[in-house]
Amino acid sequence: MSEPTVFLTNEQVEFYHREGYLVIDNVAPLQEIARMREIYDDLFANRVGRQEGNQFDLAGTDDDDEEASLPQILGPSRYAPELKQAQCVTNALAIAKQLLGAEAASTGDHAILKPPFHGASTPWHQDEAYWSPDWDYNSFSLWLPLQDATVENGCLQFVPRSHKLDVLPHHSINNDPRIHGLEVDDADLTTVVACPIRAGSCTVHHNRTLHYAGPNNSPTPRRAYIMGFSCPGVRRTIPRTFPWNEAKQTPRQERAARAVASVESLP
Ligand SMILES: O=C(O)CCC(=O)C(=O)O
Repeated sequence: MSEPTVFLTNEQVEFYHREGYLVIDNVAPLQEIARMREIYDDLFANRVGRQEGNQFDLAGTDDDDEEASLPQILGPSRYAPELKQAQCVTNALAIAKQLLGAEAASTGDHAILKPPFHGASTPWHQDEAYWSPDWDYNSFSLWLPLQDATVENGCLQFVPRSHKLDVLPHHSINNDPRIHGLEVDDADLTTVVACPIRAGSCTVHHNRTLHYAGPNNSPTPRRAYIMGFSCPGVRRTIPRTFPWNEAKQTPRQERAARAVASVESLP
């Protein structure tokens, strides 16, 4: 593994803990971004992971004959292991150890594509709302666009300090439990900060930070490669429930269950 080339200043570490997000420059060399873009486009074009439920439409009902408005791949590096060798992966882990502590480790990667003029918005949400309610988390997502990210093409936007909130009530997009994506029911958006960044830079956000990305109104795809990092979770003593997840019934879950069943039926 290569050596990290990024070291956060104390001001950056303090900013993350105070505001719940952070912009970091020069995380990936531009040549590496160009190569990652090729890999990324191949993964989406070949619909890798579709049968196992790992490629789906985050913002739609995921019908086979409809073009996805917000295609997502869970775990793209298992289909393209070359991604794991990237300098930005080494840098991301070093950033995680600085922000979360020495025990921080990768929790996986995913990819969200906003097709030109067609990519839907990613609604306001907190990442923790997708997860098990049984644990307390100390984690973040590192969001790396594979081209410049602008307000026009769907850069990330954050509500500063919202990581200090509890997990707020969420619902499936359009209140349709067949849709994977979640949206917060209600949130104070008066202090929103949009974070346009250049290719090679990234943003980082805490698992409770409210965030959003607008639709892609540009003529080129908006590609984001996202890496998760966490310290070990702590089992909660005070129970809570996330009813929005209990109600889910997505085609993605059905494909995943069928894929598991077909492996289990092998002799
Ligand atoms: O890329 C996007 O549109 C949204 C990304 C996101 O929600 C995340 O990284 O947690």
